[in-house]
Formats: sequence, structure tokens, C-alpha cells
Amino acid sequence: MAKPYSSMSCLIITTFTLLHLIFPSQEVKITPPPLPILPLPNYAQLKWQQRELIMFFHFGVNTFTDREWGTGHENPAIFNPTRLDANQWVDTAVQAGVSLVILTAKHHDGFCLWPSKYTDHSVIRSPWKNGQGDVVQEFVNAAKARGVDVGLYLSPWDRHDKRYGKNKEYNEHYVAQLQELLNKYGDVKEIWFDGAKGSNAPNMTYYFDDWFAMVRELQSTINIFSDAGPGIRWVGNEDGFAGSTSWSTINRTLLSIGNSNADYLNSGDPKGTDWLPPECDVSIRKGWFWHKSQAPKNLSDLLEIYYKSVGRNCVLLLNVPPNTQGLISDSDVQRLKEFRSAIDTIFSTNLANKCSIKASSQRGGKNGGFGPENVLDNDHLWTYWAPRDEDKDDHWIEFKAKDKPLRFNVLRIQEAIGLGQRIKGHEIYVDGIKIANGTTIGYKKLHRLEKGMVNAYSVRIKIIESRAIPLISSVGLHFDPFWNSNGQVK
Ligand code: FUL
Repeated sequence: MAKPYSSMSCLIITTFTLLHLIFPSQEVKITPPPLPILPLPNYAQLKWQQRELIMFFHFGVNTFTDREWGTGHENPAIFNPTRLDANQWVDTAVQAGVSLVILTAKHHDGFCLWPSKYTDHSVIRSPWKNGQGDVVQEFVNAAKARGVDVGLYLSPWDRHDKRYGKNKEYNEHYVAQLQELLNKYGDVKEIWFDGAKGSNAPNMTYYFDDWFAMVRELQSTINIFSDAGPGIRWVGNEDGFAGSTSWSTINRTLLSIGNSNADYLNSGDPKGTDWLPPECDVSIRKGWFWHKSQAPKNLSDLLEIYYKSVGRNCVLLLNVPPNTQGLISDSDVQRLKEFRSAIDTIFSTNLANKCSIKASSQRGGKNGGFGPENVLDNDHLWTYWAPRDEDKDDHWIEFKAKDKPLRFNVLRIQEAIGLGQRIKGHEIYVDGIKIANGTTIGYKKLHRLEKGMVNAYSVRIKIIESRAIPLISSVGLHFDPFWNSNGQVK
């Protein structure tokens, strides 16, 4: 039986009720975040976007034949890397700040880097490890040991397999290989469906719906890459350059794999109904595969690529090809070290941290949780400055130097894309003078100032057009010592 209330607890309840009647408590009203504006990224896309830099490894028979596209008639005996060490590949990636590595499990020549049971055109017939080796397994092990995620490239175009060109037979074969790769090697975070195919290749229909459904069935957090997604889209070129306008949104119905309009892919579409962010694939060397005669791009070219990919709302997929020994060449390792150290030098100091900040207005009022100070914390997604809903335009955020002028030549702006990509136009003013402008922002926009160094007391970012109230999650004022004042790379 329940105990009757004691007289003490009765007294407490009565006192509480009386106090409540005399001083009715203020209702605590916390302003919620604004409604999202669709389309939105899904979980896997959001994780992918934050990686910024990922790495591709093109390796296979072409490495040994000095070709870019194999014929499909290569003798597997030529595949014989003398010192293959996937740990060295992934160490190189980690040093470059990479969290996802993608391997060409099968390129257009059809040679498989794993012992597929559906073909004998693979490592099984090579002298490497007496046909007992499995490059995909070694790659996955090395990545796992370093906490790095894995992606795989399985070329649809296959110049070796006799079934290529016969719809049912080849699609069966292809889906079987997908099952092998996505069942056997643990978590795979990206699958790369390359739309490329030679002009004389037999005609055939790829059963994309079957492929994608199978991929999703086997890997729940994978991103599917192709010209047309459905997870990530191609940026439309192999230079590593996104458009200066770069929307993560696009209309998938206007895309077709292997046959999309490159300009549309490059810029995306503010009216797009699908969240399908662009990935910039480019090689550190001229070719995708290793060639003795080629050398890595120089640092200024790599930085140019970085500004035009990561700095234009993209993820940069940088290819670093292992050589005939099965190692990343020293020259590439060295260049990647310089590249990482340059990025760290540029972005590790944010001059805005020392400034006072003001904004045109802020959602929820002072201490409402949406103030401009949010753009200086380390959360570049879920804390952000938001203006009031009532203010339809003239949104701005301003940074003022407290003592000496600000010296910078790079401005970084990030949108809170978790609630949709919103901003359509923005301008930058220093001490009241317009020095740069741009269209949309997205996850990250880097303005490397054409006129070089700025010396200024105030920096104002004006949002001049937006699909809904703009939400800015981070701003940085940086100094890039590799960029000199006449707009030339040092
Ligand atoms: C292209 C292919 O033809 C190249 O060989 C390379 O794999 C590149 C990433 O995609 O379409």
C-alpha cells in the first residue's frame, strides 16, 4: 500500500505552490533553429563533405606497360611489383591529412587486383606472391590499421571480359564482382562508377538500378559516385576545378552517366531538387597511372587545385599512383608533405579570432544562440550566425581589428549546409571598399584575393541574395605566404 504523504512533504508542496502563485515563473523560451531548406545532404554525404581531401590510387597492369588505358590483352605475368607495401601508400595519405583512400580494384583493362572467382584475369595469374596475393586485402588492412576509410573503383567498361557488350551476361558478371568486393572487405565508404568508355567500345546498357540497389544493400553508409550520383557527382573535368559557382544541388533527371553536360555538372543548380555534391578528381601527375617520364605537379599548381576544389564547395580526390615497385615514389611523398604543410601554414591562424564581431541582426536576440561569435568556434556545421527572420535583406557580418590592421590575402566563408545551401550572392568589403564578390558559398568558399594582401581595420561580408535566411557557420581571415601581391603564385 502507498504511504500517505508526510506532513513535511505537504508543507514543501504548499510552499512551492504559494511561491508559484506570487511569482509566476518566466516561461523559458529558447529559439529553435530555422527550418531547413530542401534538398538536404544525407548523413553519408555530410561526413564525406567534411573530409575535404581524399586520395585515389591508380594501380594495375598499366603501371607496368606505361599506358593509361590498357588493351585488355595484357599478360598477367607483367604484374609483378617487387616491393608492394600498401602501408606506405596509406602512411603517405595520412601525412597528407587524408581520411579516405580509393583503389582501382579493376580498371578498363579488366585486370583484377583481388582474386575474383569470376575471372582468371587477375592477381591469381601473376607472379606477384606466386598468384596468392590480394592487393585489395592489403590495401584494406593498411587503411584499417591507420583508421582510414576505404573506397573502391570497379570500372564498368571492361576491355578484357568477353561478355562485355552482352547486356544480361555482363551485368550479371559485374554485379557478381560488386558482391565480392562489398561483401568480403568490410566497410566501404565510397564506390566509384566511372562513366568513361572508348569510342569504339561495344554498345551496352548498364543496369544501374540493380547496381545501386545491390551496393546499398551491402553497404549502408556508402556514397555512390558517378557522373550522376546518386551520392556524389563528377565535377565535369579532370583538372580538379569546380566552377566559381558551385552548388551541391542539381537535378538528377538532367544527368546521364557517361553523357552529362560538363558545365551543368561543374556549377550545379540553385533550383536543383537533389543534393548531389561534386567531387574533383585530378592526378598529382599528368597521368592517372605511374609513368617513369612523369613528375608530380609543383606546389603552386596543387594549391591552385586546392583553392578551386576544396575552396569551391568540393571534396578533392587527389590521385597518387604507386610505381612498378608497388610504392609511392619519393618525389610524390615529398610533394605531398609540402602540400600539407602549406595548407596548415595558411589555415592554422585565423586573424578574425582577434577581432570584435557585429552582425546586421541575430535570431533569438542577444544570447539566443545564433550570434555572430558562432562563426569563430570549431564547429563548422551546427553552430552558426543566423539573422532574424524578419530581416529580408541587408544581411551582413563584420569583423573589426582591435588594435593593429589585419593583414590577409585569403578569406574563408562556410555555410551551415546541414540546413541546406542557401546563399546565392555575397560581397566582401574592407574598410568600406568592395574587394571581392561571389555567388553561392556552400560548405567552404575560399577567396584568394586577386589583388593580394589587404591591410584593413574592418572586413564586412554582405549577403546580397539567398534562398532563405543565410546561415554562416565559420569565417576565416588568413595569410597565404605562397600567394604574392601581384596575383601571381610565388
Ligand atoms: C577516367 C578514366 O578513363 C581514367 O583512366 C581514370 O580512371 C579517371 C579517374 O577516370 O574516366
